[in-house]
Amino acid sequence: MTQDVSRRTLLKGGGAALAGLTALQVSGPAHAFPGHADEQVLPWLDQPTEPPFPDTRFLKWEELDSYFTDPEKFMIVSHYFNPAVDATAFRLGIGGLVARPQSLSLADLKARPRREVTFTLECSGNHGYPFVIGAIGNARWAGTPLAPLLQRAGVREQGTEVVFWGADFGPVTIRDNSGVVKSLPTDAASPVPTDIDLTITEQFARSMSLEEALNGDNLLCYEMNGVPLPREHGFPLRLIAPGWYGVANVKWLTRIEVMDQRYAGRFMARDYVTIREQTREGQTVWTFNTVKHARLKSAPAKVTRRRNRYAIMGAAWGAPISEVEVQVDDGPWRTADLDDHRHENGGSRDRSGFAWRFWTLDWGRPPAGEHTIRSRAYDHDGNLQPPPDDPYLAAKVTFWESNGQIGRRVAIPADSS
Ligand SMILES: Nc1nc2c(c(=O)[nH]1)N[C@H]1C(S)=C(S)[C@@H](COP(=O)(O)O)O[C@H]1N2
Ligand SMILES: [Mo]
Repeated sequence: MTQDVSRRTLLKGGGAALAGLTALQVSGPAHAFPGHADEQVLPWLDQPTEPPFPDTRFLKWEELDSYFTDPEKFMIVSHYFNPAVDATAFRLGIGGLVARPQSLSLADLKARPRREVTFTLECSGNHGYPFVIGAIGNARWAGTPLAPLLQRAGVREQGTEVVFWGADFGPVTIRDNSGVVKSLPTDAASPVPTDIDLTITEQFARSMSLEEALNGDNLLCYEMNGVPLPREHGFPLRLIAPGWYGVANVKWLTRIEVMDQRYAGRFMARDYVTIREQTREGQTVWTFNTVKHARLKSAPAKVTRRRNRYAIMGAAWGAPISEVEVQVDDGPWRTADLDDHRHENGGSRDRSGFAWRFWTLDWGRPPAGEHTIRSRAYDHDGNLQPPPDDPYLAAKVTFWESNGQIGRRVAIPADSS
């Protein structure tokens, strides 16, 4: 695949070298967040403008002070509205190509085996526009595994696709022929019909292949950071698909349906579709992919000052992170200290790669003036977060899946150098 080829050319060092670095980093600071009481956070010079979407909330990176994001500060991305689902009347239906259709109450789901996962949810639109840079949050999600419920329902042999429906819906224009109609000459022999447009009311829905749905990581979740899911995050039940971009994690989940063909709803086949202009044997082709798994990424979160010493802190996510490097202006790439987050995960390090890792670089006493700070992450397989001129990224014409390296600008005051 093109993606793999372009990434392979970016590989840095061998696996052994990276493993060595990881071992050294364990001796770094165990916990860089929250910062010290006498620490000052410098404002970024490149503050994004307010998002033009209603009911949307984004993380403010410079306010990042805990590994788990407070549900009150967690990003909110809701495409239609935040429905009020009555928990007592709530039923999760499992139907379609199954032998034994199911109808489960919230109590039924809570009586099933409980599992938790720490998973950083990122909207695939994050960093796709200059005003979208904080569409991310990390939480400990609790619920019950999806796979045993599908097995209990008995997926029929023809079943290949699993659709997850939310309780939210809205008007969706399926066909809009106004552009076509306008482009036709007004003196056309036969009048152009104008009533051929189609707008429907579509429910939010996402799908996965049966194999993907049966992945043991997927949970039907009713809790987030120890509290019942807040309404805007999907109360009373949402799918948590660790390792997938935000859009796959269907909120207000009410129905699961097994089908025998790909589901082509708005959020699979129109929105959240990555389009690339690529060249195949000298010909330009446009490729379309529905947004699926998270991608390797990192971002600077904040620059802090404590007396006259500065530090750069950030996060890395989307894959098991082995190393993060930081570059200031055109200087050398320097290795940051990785937090191991042991205490947040009951004493053991989370090796799944589903959760972000915080990192810190001691910046010492930088010269006064404006500086650009850039970070890049490596995963356990040696893949590198792509640079801005990565050909696979450059070929992308839609704003989803923008996982390229991120630069932020900051000004160091004159009194410190
Ligand atoms: N039912 C439903 N589920 C949804 C959405 C939605 O609009 N409706 N938005 C999706 C998108 S695009 C993202 S990024 C995440 C955001 O989850 P959050 O609002 O809990 O942070 O939810 C996903 N699940
Ligand atoms: Mo999203």
